[in-house]
Amino acid sequence: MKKITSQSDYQQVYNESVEQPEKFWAEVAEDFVWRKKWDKVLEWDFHKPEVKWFVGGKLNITENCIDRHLKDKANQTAIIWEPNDPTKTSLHITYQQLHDEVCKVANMLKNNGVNQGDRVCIYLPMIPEAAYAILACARIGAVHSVVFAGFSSGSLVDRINDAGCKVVLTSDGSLRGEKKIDLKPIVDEALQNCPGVVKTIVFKYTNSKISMQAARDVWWHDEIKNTKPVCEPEVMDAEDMLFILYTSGSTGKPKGMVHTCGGYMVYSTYTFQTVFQYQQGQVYWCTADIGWITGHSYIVYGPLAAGATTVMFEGIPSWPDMGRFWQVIEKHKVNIFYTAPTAIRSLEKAPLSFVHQADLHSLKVLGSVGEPINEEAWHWYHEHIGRSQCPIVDTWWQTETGGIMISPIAHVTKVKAAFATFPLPGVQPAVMDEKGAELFLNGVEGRLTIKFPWPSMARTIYGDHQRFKETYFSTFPGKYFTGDGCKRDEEGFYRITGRVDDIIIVSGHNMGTAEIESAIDEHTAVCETAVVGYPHNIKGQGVYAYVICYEAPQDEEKLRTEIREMVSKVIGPIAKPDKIQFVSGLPKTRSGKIMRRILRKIAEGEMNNLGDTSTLTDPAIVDEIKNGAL
Ligand code: 7RM
Repeated sequence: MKKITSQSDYQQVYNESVEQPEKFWAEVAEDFVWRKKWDKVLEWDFHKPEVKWFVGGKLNITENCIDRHLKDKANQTAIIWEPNDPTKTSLHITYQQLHDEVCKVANMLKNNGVNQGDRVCIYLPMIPEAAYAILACARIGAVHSVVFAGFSSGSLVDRINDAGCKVVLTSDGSLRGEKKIDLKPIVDEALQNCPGVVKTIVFKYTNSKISMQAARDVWWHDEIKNTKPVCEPEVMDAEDMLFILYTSGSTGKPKGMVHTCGGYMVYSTYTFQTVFQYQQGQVYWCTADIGWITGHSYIVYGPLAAGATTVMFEGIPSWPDMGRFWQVIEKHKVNIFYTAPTAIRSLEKAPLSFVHQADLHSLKVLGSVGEPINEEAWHWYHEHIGRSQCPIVDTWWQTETGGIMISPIAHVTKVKAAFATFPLPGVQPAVMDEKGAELFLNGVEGRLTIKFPWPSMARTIYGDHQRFKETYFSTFPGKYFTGDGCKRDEEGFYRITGRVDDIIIVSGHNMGTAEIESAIDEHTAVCETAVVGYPHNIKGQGVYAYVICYEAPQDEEKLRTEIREMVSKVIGPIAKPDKIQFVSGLPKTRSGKIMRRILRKIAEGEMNNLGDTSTLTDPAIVDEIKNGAL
């Protein structure tokens, strides 16, 4: 694989990757262990849509993430686990130990009836067992579906049933800051509505008193006791499913994005190495949760396949104090630090003394992911965390893309505050105008699409290929539509401006407004709801809900609390509305569509420039909403 060491190298490699994509990706793929080489690099048709990479190739991703490193790195740390409570000891898990633990969990799964192709739901806190579980599934060819442990039982039900999961891996509870959260009761509640689940394996972690259902529930420590630390990796087809991961849709239920073994492995590893310019021996830390794609690709698979040392942090940035991240960087001498703008914005508000108390000189590269990073946060991060010496790689990508798509290459290509800058080799963006024409020049703004396949793109939505086609390949036929708006400036730098659909990003978490609306609607007092995002200085976007009740509420504050609790129960605490305005009606067009544009403007505090309201059935409602705005 050709190393990229300068801006002009980048340009050359990029051009080659566009002129001869198959040759380019075949060269990258040569660096992995294949049990059988592919017959054909790529087959694709964006109209069907159908995409296959490394057709006929056979491999197991865990052989690439673990076994191949045992020759020379058996005793190197693969995972540094930093617990929630800083007074507890951190763990240094070597590649040999990782091998043994993953094999044991793999055998435990087999003993509990998990076969190749079965779907396994992983609902675990950020403990090493979560990484073992993911890799153990991959090792035996089972498909993992990780559900973020902050999701409620209702969200768990949808995801378990949609994927047809047979087994759930969970723990008694989790620890986050001062809070202890019992997870098992959430699983118990969910499983009342999940008839397909035959087994739950429960990791004893917090020692919470929980109940175990005979026949269905077993303890992890019992099941793992006599398992062998050896388990041959299942030989998988490059296009076999590796995992399903759910992401919010702008309408309807969450979409189970399907990723496959070969292409995902090649792309997550290649982008990890390229973007962060990881050097052997360095310590890399991505602060995401394993329940999101960032955790899958850039805590587990990418770093491990690259033979890196990856930090897994159980805690939160604000506990015991706002210096926790900086203390962890000092403690483990972190060289590469990858986090989200929402975290940066909240830490920026804390006294700088928290930053100054820690020695951050080990840092070489900083990363950002999850939402557009505003210039102010970018500069603060650059100056105070990176001592004005570390490049910031602002990495744009999605659950659907599987890996980073547009980003600077650390120490190699140029950075520009608040710009994701340039597409990585192999990525071919196209900016489209609203009529569907490609904008070829620089200095343009439009919708971001990708016009050529890349190895880790999602292959389908689990169980709903039609929806996959409609969501991503119909707006601009023949192109993958990202749902994001973007600018390409005069010099060709890309800046992602945010979602153009009804998805909002709160503290880096994607949420469909429709999902939140239907959760609010579950409250018996509520008749109808419209949810929009509004700018929030810490979370990026906040949730603003307009709620119509059957009867004017007696006690508005009480009802607000109940609605927040309802959302927390149905989706999870992250989706709780920040603002709830009670209204008597919503601005609707004659065809019954809510004019969200107006609601968005009001939520943003822009009262005077609401545009054309003449198509509304009841224009007077707009004044009422404006007057009551929060
Ligand atoms: C990795 C991840 C995807 C959406 C995406 C964008 C937004 C992510 C950036 C960004 C601007 C970035 N997957 N997004 N990264 N916007 N600059 N560097 O976040 O599926 O959860 O979200 O996030 O809108 O479409 S995700």
